[in-house]
Amino acid sequence: MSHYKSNLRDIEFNLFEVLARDEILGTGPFEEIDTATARSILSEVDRLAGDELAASYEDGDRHAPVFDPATGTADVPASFAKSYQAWMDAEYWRLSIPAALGGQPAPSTLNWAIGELVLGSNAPVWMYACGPSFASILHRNGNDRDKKIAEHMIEKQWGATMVLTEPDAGSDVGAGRAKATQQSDGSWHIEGVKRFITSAEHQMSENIIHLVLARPVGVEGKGGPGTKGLSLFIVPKLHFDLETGELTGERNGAHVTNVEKKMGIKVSNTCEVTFGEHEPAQGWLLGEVHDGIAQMFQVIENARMMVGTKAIATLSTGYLNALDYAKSRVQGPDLTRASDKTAPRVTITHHPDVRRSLMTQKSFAEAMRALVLYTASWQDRVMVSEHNGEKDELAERVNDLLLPIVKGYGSERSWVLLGTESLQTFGGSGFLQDYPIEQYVRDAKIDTLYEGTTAIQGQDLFFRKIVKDQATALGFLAGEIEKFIGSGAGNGRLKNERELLAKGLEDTQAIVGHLITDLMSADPNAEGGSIANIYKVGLNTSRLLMVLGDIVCAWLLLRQAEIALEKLSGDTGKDQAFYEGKVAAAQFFARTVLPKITAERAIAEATDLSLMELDESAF
Ligand code: ST9
Ligand code: FAD
Repeated sequence: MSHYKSNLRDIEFNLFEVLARDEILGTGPFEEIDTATARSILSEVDRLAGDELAASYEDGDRHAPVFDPATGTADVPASFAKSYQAWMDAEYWRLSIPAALGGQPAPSTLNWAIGELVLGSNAPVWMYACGPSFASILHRNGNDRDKKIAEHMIEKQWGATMVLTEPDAGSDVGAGRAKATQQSDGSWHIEGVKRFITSAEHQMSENIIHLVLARPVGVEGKGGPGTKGLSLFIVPKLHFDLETGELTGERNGAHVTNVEKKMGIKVSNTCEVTFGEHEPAQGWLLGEVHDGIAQMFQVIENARMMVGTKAIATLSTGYLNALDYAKSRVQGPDLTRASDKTAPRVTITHHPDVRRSLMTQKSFAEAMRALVLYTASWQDRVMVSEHNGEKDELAERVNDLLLPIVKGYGSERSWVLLGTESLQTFGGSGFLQDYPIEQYVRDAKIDTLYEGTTAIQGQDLFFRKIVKDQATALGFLAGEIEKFIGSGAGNGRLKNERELLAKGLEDTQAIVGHLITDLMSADPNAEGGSIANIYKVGLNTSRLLMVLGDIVCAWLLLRQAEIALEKLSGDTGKDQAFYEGKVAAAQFFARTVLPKITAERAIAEATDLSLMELDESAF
């Protein structure tokens, strides 16, 4: 039986009943994919995810690849290679690459809906399968040579990696020391050691293309300190003929020198890669322009969306597994008959605390699915405008604002709830390997770490996506929420929740305002200003990330409840329970999550410098 329990009904509700994706499907850049096609793709990917992809989820954990230092290899188990091949053969990855590269572009909403299904059933399949998406980065940024390499990558289904991190450069990518020296033939030699590189070694593709950030040396005006001095290089594992893509049989000097032993996602190889130790590691400057960090952020933006979606997908299947267990586990009497020792024993779904836990899981899983797909709907807008030769600046800004929330908030909430609620529902059995839940918890922890830790997401949100953006996107989003609050949404049934949302929004805006005041007071040139006040901001950026996530999620769930209530006023047939569940989840979330924002505001407003003034020895 498959470990993976998907929620296709809710995915389709988001896509077609809330986001009205049928309005863009079959038109403009998505002409080839109409609504019926999209629905059949979803249903086929759902089947594939629950079947061939999920099949190796456990085996990939129990028989993790082992690094062989003699050969520099770390083969994934055959079961996992089979899942990977099933995904590659199904060719749905073509939906996220441009037509010029043999793709069939689909809306981002459809791609992330598919992404949820794959990432929830066996996330490393998606990660190893990213070669074609990396090729599209080469195609978008590259010259004719790079475009050719992109074509080889697609045609030969080569793997690919993103190579930023070094032992002393994790969050601080700009501290990277790997260097690149230009050769007389125009290529570059890379030297240095990179750490924690995902998918840098495996046997599933004949070649792997590394996208490496390194600092050019000896080029005037380039290679300075920090991220802006980094350039992006295309470095293959094996040499190939640039024209034909045929392997020459020679090894490039990019060697995996270790594979980490990890807490989770064990089948996803996390590699140390040493460049140019015994022989040169030859590479090419992407697009022949030194614009490395900006180019790499095109990959990072996609990867951050991927990590948030992975986390949320795991919470959703964790919840549905917990729900199944709770429906059949009999333990204890109903609370109303607690003193009657002869009372019949009931399934644990009868216990108020289990209901609280299940509804917490359901409401967060559905809220964050809504968050992913709402964010993707802004990416759809960007795609449509690009297709029309226009630039939709608002859509780009709103997408940028939402990305750290998808990644940072999505991963934090999912990882915590998987442990405190989903696993907890199983009692002691949750701790056993008899159920997938302990693996979910281990596999989801990474999501708060890689692609920028939660602290980094909080800082990105405040400094870049709010302050640098002059709160344009935030103001727009707040306006949307205010419109909802002011409407008669829910026909009176959501009145209380709209009031809770209004109070939550007011408190959220007060926190943002407070942080901006602290930021301004950190200007030493301002009257009474002191640079130390920047610490007060830093003490609250993660808090703001979580609060903003809560308010956006509450709003998205209440929008869904409004739609569900409309449906419930007619004949809903077999969907009755689904729509009732939507209303219940939104009301529960609003009533149990939103009031906490008031406390977060009080904490933010009471922040002083005592923590920063405390001597380290007192910790
Ligand atoms: C990792 C991989 O962890 C884990 C999973 C791998 C799975 C692989 C497979 C999946 C990949 C799928 C990809 C498919 C390909 C995509 C296809 C798409 C069609 N947004 O603030 P500044 C830029 S990998 C955009 O001064 P610092 C911007 O250019 C390791 N751009 O930063 C900016 O210049 P400007 C992940 C941004 O103080 C410049 O950077 N590691 C953004 O120099 C400098 O900005 C991390 O994520 C942004 N949000 O450096 C590192 N932010 O301002 C985390 C910056 O002029 N650390 N730029 O525009 C950070 O993010 C740091 O904040 C820092 C700080 C490094 C940016
Ligand atoms: P550090 O940066 O040392 O952070 C340690 C702690 O300090 C964290 O809690 C962090 O939030 C906090 N911190 C650090 N700086 C600040 C700051 N300025 N303000 C506030 N708090 C701060 N990298 C790649 O390049 N490619 C990959 O494919 C890749 N895959 C990975 C796969 C796995 C399984 C793992 C574990 C990592 C992977 N990474 C990859 C690296 C990953 O992106 C980094 O681990 C991550 O960015 C954090 O860097 P670090 O581990 O050095 O932690």
